[in-house]
Amino acid sequence: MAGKISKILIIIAIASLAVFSFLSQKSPIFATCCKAGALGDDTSAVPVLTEGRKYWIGDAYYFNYRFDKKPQMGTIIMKVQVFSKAGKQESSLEITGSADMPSMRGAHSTGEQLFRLNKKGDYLLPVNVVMPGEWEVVLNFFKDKKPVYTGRVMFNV
Ligand SMILES: [Cu+2]
Repeated sequence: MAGKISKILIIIAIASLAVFSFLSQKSPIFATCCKAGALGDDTSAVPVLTEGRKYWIGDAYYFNYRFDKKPQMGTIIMKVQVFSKAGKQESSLEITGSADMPSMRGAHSTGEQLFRLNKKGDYLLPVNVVMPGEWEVVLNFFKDKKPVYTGRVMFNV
């Protein structure tokens, strides 16, 4: 009798473990607990930017971005140039970049890193590509500490 009850208890324990591990993979309620980046896993709503193209930040500024070389393993430098409406290079904004691999979210996440200004007024961010595959860099622009623009750059190595 006691043996039968403990068998049933073991079966219940195994079954609830299986249900729990299934839920923690599938259910958004469980998923919210473990997100890696500040934006979480889902960046699909963030517009994807194209290298060299001009993007407006409101109607006061515009910017473009480029890499110093074709993205490849090792350190690549991302360069952002911001201009005022009148076309004068602008360095009064702050820009952060957060790099990661979407297919393995959090595994190589850099967190939000500040772009550094060079003497010309270009914003520079080194990105350390440690693995082949698809990479994503989420860019956040701030003016007077207020967020004014978010976009993301995708590239394959
Ligand atoms: Cu990876």
